[in-house]
Amino acid sequence: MLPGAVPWPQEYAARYRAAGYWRGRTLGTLLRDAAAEHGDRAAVVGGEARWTYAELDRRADRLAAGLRGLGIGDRDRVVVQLPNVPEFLAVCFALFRLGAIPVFALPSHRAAEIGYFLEHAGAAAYIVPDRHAGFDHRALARELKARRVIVAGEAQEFTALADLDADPVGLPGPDPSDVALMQLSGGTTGTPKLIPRTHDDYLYSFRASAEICGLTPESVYLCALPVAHNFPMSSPGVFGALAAGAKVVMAPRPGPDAAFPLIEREGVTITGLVPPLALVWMEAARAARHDLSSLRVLQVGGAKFGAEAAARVRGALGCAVQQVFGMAEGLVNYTRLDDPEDVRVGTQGRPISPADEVRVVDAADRDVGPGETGHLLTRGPYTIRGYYRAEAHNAAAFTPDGFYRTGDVVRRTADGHLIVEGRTKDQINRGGEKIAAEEVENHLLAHPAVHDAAVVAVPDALLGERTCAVVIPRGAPPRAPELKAFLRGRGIAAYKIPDRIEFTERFPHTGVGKVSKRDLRAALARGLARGPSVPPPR
Ligand code: OOB
Repeated sequence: MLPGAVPWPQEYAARYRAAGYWRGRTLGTLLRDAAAEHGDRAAVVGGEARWTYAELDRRADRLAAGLRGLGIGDRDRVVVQLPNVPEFLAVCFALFRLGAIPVFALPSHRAAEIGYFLEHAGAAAYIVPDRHAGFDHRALARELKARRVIVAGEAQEFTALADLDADPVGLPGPDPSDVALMQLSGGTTGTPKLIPRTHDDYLYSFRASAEICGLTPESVYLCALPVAHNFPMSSPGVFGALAAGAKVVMAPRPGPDAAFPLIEREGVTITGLVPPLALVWMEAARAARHDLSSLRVLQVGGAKFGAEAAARVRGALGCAVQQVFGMAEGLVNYTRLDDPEDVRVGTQGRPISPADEVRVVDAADRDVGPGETGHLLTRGPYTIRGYYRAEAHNAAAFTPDGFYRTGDVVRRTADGHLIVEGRTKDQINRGGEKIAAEEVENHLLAHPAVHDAAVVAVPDALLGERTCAVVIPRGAPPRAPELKAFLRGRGIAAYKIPDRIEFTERFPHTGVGKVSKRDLRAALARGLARGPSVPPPR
């Protein structure tokens, strides 16, 4: 196992192997097998590219040889920040075959996040697009002085991905029980956590997901959300689609303008969205000029999808809704396509695996009764036992017997379906995008006119939640736009910039003297109803 990653205890690993969940295969061989079986069929479509399984397989081999020529090899971490392009898949499989470990950043991440990933992962290389959504990623690579920058597109002084093309070489391939990739945690602390997923566990999670979602070689999966996120990557996502011999269609943007024409042209059968996007799609479908009749399943997850909205999916888009409640740390729950309507609409589903252990507990870790609300703890064949290089944090984030504390508050129905009721983690879920309050607070505290800061969620009709930063100024309050500009200048992703900034003289406190975010949220809600509770900044 990669040093810094936490393995499953021997007895659990043996059990998961004996049950056939872990099959001793690697992600690199998955594509090899799929190419042997479906060689001439389309594997991925995106932009002008349309690659068969054989073509994707060949490209991955040639790219692996090219990367090896650069000195990238077994267990090297590589920060991959690519948008939804076919090259993303070639890069992934090339790295998997080398035993190198992609660390998946989102296209929206900026200097603060990427700098941290490069440093914390000890990255050997950084793979970026030239420009994406108006942003020059080469300039960011330059600013960060990243080692070995590889650019998909116009490389300037860096190495072009297209030039990393060499005759395939024999590679020993990694151990299936070793780390295959790293996902990012939504985060609850000042620094994001890296989630090491092994070949064995990740393969199992998306193979089983593909089965639950009924994927076949006839299926067409539209990747609308950023492919680097765990949901479109593996629930069942692009990897599950490839494991099933299906076709992956890469959408450059998730909105109806980009997605609807692709659904019609490619005959898309299934896609996954976050709730706000699902609402936008449903609205746009009323006036759609495109034929969406190929769509069979709309998965919705990443944040709670309300029952009222879920019930409207069939009428609006002519397909079934599937709720997905998952986390990059592992556990994924799905409503099954043959579940009764009340389950599909009113719950967030049940776990993938019979081996997923789910506990709903009170504040003292005692199991609550059936139907009662409590904290969700989980352990299983694809849920990590620890974050990468985070010993102190792991001691709090996992129970001594290895259950992951999800930070989610849930209720379990008599037949085992989970309903998400809230959360205890100090995180804002902004339409599926996760923001660790402490991370933004730390950036705010760096401003000379900020004495203290607390970042909380405020309800929002479209996004579910938005962020509000409440600031105790030092002297005259700074102007909100100036604080936002300051945060941007710190190099944090745009989605983490608070939507709203309020000023106050003191925070409500809990009995033990910590800032009471619950009271703060309540105060903001009262303030919202009555107008601003504190004078606006001068
Ligand atoms: C997915 O993964 P992450 O790591 O970005 O975020 C996980 C957290 C969960 O702990 C929960 O707080 C929230 O996102 N969440 C939901 C939800 N799905 C995720 N809350 C309520 N209802 C849902 N359906 O978000 C993710 C990973 C794989 C598949 C789907 C989503």
